[in-house]
Amino acid sequence: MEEKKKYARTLVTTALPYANGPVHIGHLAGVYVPADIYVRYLRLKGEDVLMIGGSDEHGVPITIKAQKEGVTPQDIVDRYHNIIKDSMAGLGISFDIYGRTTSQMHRHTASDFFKKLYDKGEFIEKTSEQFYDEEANQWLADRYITGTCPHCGNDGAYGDQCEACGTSLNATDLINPRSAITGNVPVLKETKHWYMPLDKWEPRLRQWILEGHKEWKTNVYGQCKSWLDGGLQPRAVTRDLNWGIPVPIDGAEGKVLYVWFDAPIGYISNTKELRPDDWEKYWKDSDTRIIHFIGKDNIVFHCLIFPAMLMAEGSYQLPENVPANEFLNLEGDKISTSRNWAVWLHEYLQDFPGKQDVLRYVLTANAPETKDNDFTWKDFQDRNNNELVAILGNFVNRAIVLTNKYFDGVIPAAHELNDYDHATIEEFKGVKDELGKALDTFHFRAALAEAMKLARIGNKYLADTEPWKLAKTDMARVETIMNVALQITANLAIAFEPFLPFSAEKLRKMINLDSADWNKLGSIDILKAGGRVEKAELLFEKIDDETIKAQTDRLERIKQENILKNFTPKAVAPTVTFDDFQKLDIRVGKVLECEKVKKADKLLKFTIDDGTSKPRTIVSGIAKFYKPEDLVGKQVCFIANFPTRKLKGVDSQGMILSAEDADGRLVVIGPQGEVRPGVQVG
Ligand code: B3M
Ligand code: ZN
Repeated sequence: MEEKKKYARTLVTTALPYANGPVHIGHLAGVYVPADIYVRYLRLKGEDVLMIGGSDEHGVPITIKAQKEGVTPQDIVDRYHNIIKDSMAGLGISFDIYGRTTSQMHRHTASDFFKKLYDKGEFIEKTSEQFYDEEANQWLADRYITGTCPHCGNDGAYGDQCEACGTSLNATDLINPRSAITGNVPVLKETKHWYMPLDKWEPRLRQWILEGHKEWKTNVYGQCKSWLDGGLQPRAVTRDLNWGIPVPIDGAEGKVLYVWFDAPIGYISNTKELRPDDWEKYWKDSDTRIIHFIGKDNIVFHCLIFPAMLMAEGSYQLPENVPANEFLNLEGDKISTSRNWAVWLHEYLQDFPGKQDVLRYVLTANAPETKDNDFTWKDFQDRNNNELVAILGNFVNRAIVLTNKYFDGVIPAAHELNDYDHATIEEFKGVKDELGKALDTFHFRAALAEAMKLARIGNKYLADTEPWKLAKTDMARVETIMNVALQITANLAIAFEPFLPFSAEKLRKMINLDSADWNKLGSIDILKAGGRVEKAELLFEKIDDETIKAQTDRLERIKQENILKNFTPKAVAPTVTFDDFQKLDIRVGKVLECEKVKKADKLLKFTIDDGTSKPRTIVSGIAKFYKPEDLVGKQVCFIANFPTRKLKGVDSQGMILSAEDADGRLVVIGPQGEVRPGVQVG
């Protein structure tokens, strides 16, 4: 095997979430939880590591949100930066700094970076035609233009993408383009921009990734390869926008840096902010290892564009690895901020106080490491109840309760170990290597399973040795068993610290273990005989069905709201003549009686005064939407000249008119004022 390069320090960066909304479980599973596990692991090993995060506060998503709410972009980023920062801290994501791209430090750093590339002649200048809204006096970013998709005919396609058919578009491809600001037809105007000639860097990028980093995750390597094989084109790194970092050269008034140019530089400026005196060694020394944690939609920016920027600048190290994850879905559907289809972190923390580790556990156990995965509340409940409570929590609780019961909380000494003890210890001796190997290679699910294996070993050990049965006859043996069980408990406190930091800390306190030392993992000599354990406290509690139902009900409500919000009327049916219309005899009737039809949960039977001496019976499929008694006395419209049909044994003489709402709800149609029963509608 190739010998591993030794690094003096590690710089971990995590994608900077746009400060136009809170973060959700997709962000967490994809980026922040794995990054935090990794960083905590390195810290446990005593390594020099920095975890850099922050908000991405520029770009069109922010200005659109501000415009929608009628506030300034600054208001938006101030609001969400704080929500995101607090909620991440609430989940124990242990950033060394959580900065923001509206800081002065960032503004200067990004501006200087651009200027340096400009001075070195690394950009090409190009003039092109872009849409402009003459009434709003504003250039239109792609997202500000809507129109008809040339591929599928969707009327609401955006200038960069049609969300109906998924095709990426150029704004100029749209049929009937409109400004999203005024609704006006935009005009094409010439504008100058600066481009990174990515084609120039293609050979080096190819060499660096395709030859030099075959060890990258296959999803990442594969995406890079397909971009590189497709050929890289120059990319504009400036925009006509009034929100962002001004382009720092003459003749660029009103233009700002493209958000994807400034955002990755945010990693650098946040490092500077954190370590003003020695930040450079984290970015420029060749014995630093830089790791970018991101989601799969950010791969091209972190593996190709940002590295090309760094190559052009010349003094920075390239990332050593970019362990990008796939996406996490929610209950079978893609997570979506605009559709509110998400579990928001700040809401989770409110709804599940003290249960940070449960979410961390579930998101890691089910992490979308190699393919998209699904988060379901049922799985959340099952993993909590059947794994955290039943395995980890149960073992720890038993070990500590029994120590209190038999030894008054004093850790007993181990005497002679028998074969079974040896076999058990043998089983978990390798945990440090296995866990380390998995974490070193970003296999967080496997690593968590390895840590969980340790808890299973402990559980089995107590179940098999049954110290509670020996307590009357062989106390010396009980002492040995409980010593081994407590050593396993101490191992768990170390092994789970990166994954479940809140519970690991609680556990350390219970067994009076001052600090978690990775090097002791696998040892059965962590706790000294004669030391004490505290009273047992539950690490995890069962989550009941009601709690889960409250969450699934919320999602169900959101689904219904979305259906209503996204309603578009059906295409109008082919034209009819007045004669066609007149063939239908629509009348008004008054409901005399209304009752459920037996053995038919959808049907209501109406007795209607239709103006004749003989009441008319009509059966209608609206039982799910009305209580029969609420309709008595109401006037309704019905078709009088339908042939009589038998429905569930009842002769139905006509049809009651109703409108079907977007969610399938039926609403009965009647006149707005009282009329004589039997009059015609026309
Ligand atoms: N803000 C996109 C995103 O949130 C972008 C990431 C920037 S990382 C430098 O997915
Ligand atoms: Zn389309």
